[in-house]
Amino acid sequence: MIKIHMELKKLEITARKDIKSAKNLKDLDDIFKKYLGKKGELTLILRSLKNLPIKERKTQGKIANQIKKDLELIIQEQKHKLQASSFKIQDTGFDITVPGKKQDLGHLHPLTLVRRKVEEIFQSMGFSVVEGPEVESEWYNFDALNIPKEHPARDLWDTFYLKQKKLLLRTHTSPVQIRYMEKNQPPLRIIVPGRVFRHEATDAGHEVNFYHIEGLMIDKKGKVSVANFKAIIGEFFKRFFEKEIKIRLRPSYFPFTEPSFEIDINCVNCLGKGCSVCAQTGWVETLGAGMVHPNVLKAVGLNPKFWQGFAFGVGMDRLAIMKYKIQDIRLFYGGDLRFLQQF
Ligand code: FA5
Repeated sequence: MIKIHMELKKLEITARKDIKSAKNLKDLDDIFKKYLGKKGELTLILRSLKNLPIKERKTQGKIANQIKKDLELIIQEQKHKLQASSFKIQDTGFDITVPGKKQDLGHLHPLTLVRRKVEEIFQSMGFSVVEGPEVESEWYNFDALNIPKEHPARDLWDTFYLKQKKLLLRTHTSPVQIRYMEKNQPPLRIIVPGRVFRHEATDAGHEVNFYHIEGLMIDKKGKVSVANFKAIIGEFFKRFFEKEIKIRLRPSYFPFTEPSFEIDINCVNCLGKGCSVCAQTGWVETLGAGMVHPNVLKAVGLNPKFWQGFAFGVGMDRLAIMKYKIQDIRLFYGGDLRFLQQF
């Protein structure tokens, strides 16, 4: 009995040493087989116990089984250690077993969400999405749009002029009407989302840099009327705000449209009852529009006797303000994550 006991102790000590010194998983597997495999040293001892008298078998069996469990456990531990270190890429010093830093998941800016929604709605009504340059010439931003030099209408837009002769930051997306009609023959339907700039004092409703969406539809004379415009813009608002929205047209003035109008929509906040957003009127001014002025058509070589159409320009920031009930336009450009993470 003493002999088996000594044998077991010796085996445990050498097995533990062997396991600790295993340098790789292959070594460890060999060690497992050497002691615990089918013909392993410990397995053979365990098998030989059946020849012992019952009392002795019980005591020695208990000890041998305990050693078996201990060895299995430390083999597992050693296996984990070796697996972890085998992942380390020594050359680069990059250790993929070190826990990583959690990355925050980003999402789209509210103005991008609005832009995509507007594009989707107009595209479904047959409009193409077109873009134009942010730095413009006086010709495209003013002259071609029926705003001659020295004309007081130029003062409607507070313009940033560049030092380079006759270049400026576009004050609206209307110049893209001209650029597009120069290269494309009617009938045409486009929308032009884009960034615009005005040298204005900022407040809750005004920014120096903001976004417009221009719309233009031209077809043969008699085919596109104010009634068509009203139907299209009404459908747009209904789909954009996902509810029935009342609109009204008021006479206005833009040099590039005749007649011109402002479009008010029923305040989305109070549904027309009157609140602080709509200055208790129930209506919010949202876009400028009109029938394209004959001089604009002439500027791109189209004969106003044969062609006719409407144009509109909507402030995208104002749409976003109404859709998401935002108090201050400047929040869009502040980069404050507490604001942006809400979308
Ligand atoms: C224009 O810029 C015309 N080009 C629109 C147009 C196009 C009329 C085609 C007719 C035909 P207006 O200056 O009103 O119009 O600007 C259009 C919209 O831009 C306004 O209704 C408003 O929603 C928004 N807007 C104007 N100024 C600012 C500003 N400083 N900050 C944010 N939004 C503004």
